[in-house]
This record gives sequence, structure tokens and C-alpha cells, in this order.
Amino acid sequence: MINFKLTPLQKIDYQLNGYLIVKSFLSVKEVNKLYSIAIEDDTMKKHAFDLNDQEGKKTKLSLWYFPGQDTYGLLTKSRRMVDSANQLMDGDSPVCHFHSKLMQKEPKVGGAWEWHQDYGYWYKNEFLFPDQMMSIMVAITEANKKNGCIQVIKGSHKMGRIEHGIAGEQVGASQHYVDLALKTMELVYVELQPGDALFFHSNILHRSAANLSENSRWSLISVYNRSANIPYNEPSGYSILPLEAVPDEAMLQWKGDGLGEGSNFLLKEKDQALK
Ligand SMILES: O=C(O)CCC(=O)C(=O)O
Repeated sequence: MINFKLTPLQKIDYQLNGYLIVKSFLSVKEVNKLYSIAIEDDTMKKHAFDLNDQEGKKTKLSLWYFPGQDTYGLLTKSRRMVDSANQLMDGDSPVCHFHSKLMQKEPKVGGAWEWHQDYGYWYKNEFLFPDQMMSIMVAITEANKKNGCIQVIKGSHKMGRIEHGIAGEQVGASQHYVDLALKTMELVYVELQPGDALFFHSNILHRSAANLSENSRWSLISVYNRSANIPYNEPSGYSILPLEAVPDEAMLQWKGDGLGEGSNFLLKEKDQALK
């Protein structure tokens, strides 16, 4: 959607529930472009690594810190993404980009994500203000119950941070608190069509099941932070670098570069933090 703006009602929904779904956030043309780059771009492929769940099932993901002048970077920096993050996060310092990842859950082998809060990871980076952090996920292929769509516990962001431990190569929230949350709040399967977006708070409890279907589930997740929310244990430095927003049309109309090494990809072998 060109010149997309959240309505006051959508903002209230997000604050109440900890997430918000926006249908047709991207056009078919925009999603097709993201999909073909994901398939064809050598840099993206070269930097993809496998993340194992507790049963050894794998999600393929590429994660980068710097949104450049390539199609993915231009989407992450687009007005519709940056202005939405600005409307939804607490605080008033400039919006910055922490990192983005392309998630590829392949048919039959795509791994699960355990129940967690993203802030369960980011707390370790010593960000102090979870209300100043959020993610925007864009579905590149359809996401449904069969191919392991995201599940959220509606309103669970209001619980504050829950203890997390290690779960496979991931971090998982205390099962006791997850069980209590499930007893108290509604579990929602976030089924999306290509181009739909999910906005979610850094403290919402979420997970996804393994992809046991015949179809891939691919998505882009970009994470935003405010420049005043300094992480005292996060060496990349990007999460406090203000973003310069570009027009929504840029990802289709600008002659973007390909994804380059300048995007600063995470190398799994070398880096500890996975998110
Ligand atoms: O997309 C998924 O299946 C889960 C991703 C997730 O939980 C995350 O990135 O925090």
C-alpha cells in the first residue's frame, strides 16, 4: 500500500493486543519482487544458515543489520514501515533498524520456534526499554496453520519480561508462565496471504510450529528500535543509527543495488546472538 498510514483505531488495537495484522500491506508486484530476489540473489543465499529447533528441524535464515539501497533495504526504510514503527513504539527519539531477517521454512523440514518473547533475546543485549522495540513481518508466501504460521498469545505483552532459557539453538520462555498465559489469554494463529503484514511488540509471547506441509513459508522480519534505547551489550551499533526513510514507491521504482556485503550479514559461526 503506497502512502499507508495506521489509523488511530489500529494503534489502539496494537496497544491492547500487542500485535496488529494489516492485509495487503504490499502489492502483488512488490511481493513478487521480494520472492524472486530471495531465490536469485547470491549474496542472500551465501549468507543463509540453518537454525535448529529442539528436534533438529531447520529454519533457513539470513540476517543482516544494515538496510541498504537494495529492494529489501528500501522496503525496511520505506515510509510505511518507519512511520508505522514511529506511531506504535513508545518514546520520541528517531526510529532505527536493529536487524532484518529472511526466514525460509521449507516444506517438511522447516523447524519450529519455541514460545518466546523477542525481548527475551534482546534483554541479553541490554536494551532497557521493550516498549521502544517492535517487529514488522511481511509474508512473502502464504502462512497458515499447515505450514507453521506464527501463533501469538493476545495481550501477553502486558505481562512484562518472562524468564527465558535455552531451547535447541533458540531461546525459550518459561513453560510455566506460558501455560498460565494460555490459561488466561487467547491463542491466535496468524494466517497471512503474501503481502500481508504482522506488527508485533517485543514482549508478545509467540511461537510457530514446524512446517510439515508441501508448501514453503517465507517471510521478512524487520526489527525497529529508538535511538534513545541504547543497547549496552550489542556490538553492531546499527540499532541506534537513525533511519532515513524513503518513499514507499522506492522498492519498485528506484534502480536499487543488489544486496551487498555492506548489508552486514550475521555469520552464525562467528556471532553468538541469533536475533
Ligand atoms: O516466523 C516464524 O516462524 C517465527 C519467527 C519468530 O518467532 C521470531 O523471529 O521471533
